[in-house]
Amino acid sequence: MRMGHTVNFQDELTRKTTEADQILRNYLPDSEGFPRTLAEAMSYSLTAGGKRLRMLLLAESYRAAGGREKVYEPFMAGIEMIHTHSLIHDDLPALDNDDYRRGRLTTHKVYGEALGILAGDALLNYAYEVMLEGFSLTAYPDRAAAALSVIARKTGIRGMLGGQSFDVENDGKPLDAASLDYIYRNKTSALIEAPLMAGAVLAGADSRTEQLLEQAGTYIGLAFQIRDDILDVTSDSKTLGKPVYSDEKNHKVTYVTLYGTGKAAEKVHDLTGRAVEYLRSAFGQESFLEELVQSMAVRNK
Ligand code: GRG
Repeated sequence: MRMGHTVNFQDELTRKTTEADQILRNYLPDSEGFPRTLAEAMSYSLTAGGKRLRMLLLAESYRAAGGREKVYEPFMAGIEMIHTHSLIHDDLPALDNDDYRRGRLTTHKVYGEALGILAGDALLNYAYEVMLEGFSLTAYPDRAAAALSVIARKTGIRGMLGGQSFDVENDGKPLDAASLDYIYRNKTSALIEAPLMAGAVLAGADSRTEQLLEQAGTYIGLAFQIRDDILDVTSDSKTLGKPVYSDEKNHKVTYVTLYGTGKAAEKVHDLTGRAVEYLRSAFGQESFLEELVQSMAVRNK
């Protein structure tokens, strides 16, 4: 809807999140032909909820770029499977060793460490099987191939995995601002840039639009991660659905430990404003998308 504000943003958000949940369920594997326990472990965390932010960004970007086919649906499911894989692995004993996520015991706590590793791997792999199904839902397979390439690149060694790897390597060590920036841009922003860019690419957007969305995604991701750092020291585990003071437990340098919560909150506000400007340059005014991004700056979970 193109007007000053989405009529009721919260209602729209609830409706779109419910739709995203349904799309995700449509693309869960049926448990034929592979071990039932693996099927259960894959869907356990995936169906536990979560904000579905990356799915919504992909759908909104596709729509705003003029896309009208159903091809975005398997890509929405795929990006959420990759995101959930990263959370399952992030919670493993070798990484953050956390017991709760999305308000439930973590996957490895319920199914054991080996199944936690395998369910994460399975979701990452299955995400690509699902996205490849998108090729039969579009008259533009070249666009689907380009979107797949964006997602593979942004979640890989020069994106999310690179950032996470540098983060883990530097656990407990002092970090300067530039290193922290590298970690946040890759570990978190890359998986926000990916759905914004892939959605637009699927709809046939030009490379200028893609670049504007990449920049918007970088800022949204940085703001998102700094808000995460703030919530880690100001919220409670019931609201978050995951433990608080996780960064302190893991001896992590964060934006909050470097600059304090006040400065961090200012930074979130500033980055969000910049992100919205880039979104406007890409799409003109898209009320729901802008309000979604603004709501992430003040999110409580
Ligand atoms: C392959 C061993 C191995 C690990 C990969 C890449 C990776 C592990 C982890 C990165 C995961 C991570 C915690 C990134 C930080 C971004 C972040 C704050 C994620 C939480 O996302 P939300 O708040 O979660 O959107 P919900 O539950 O709402 O979907």
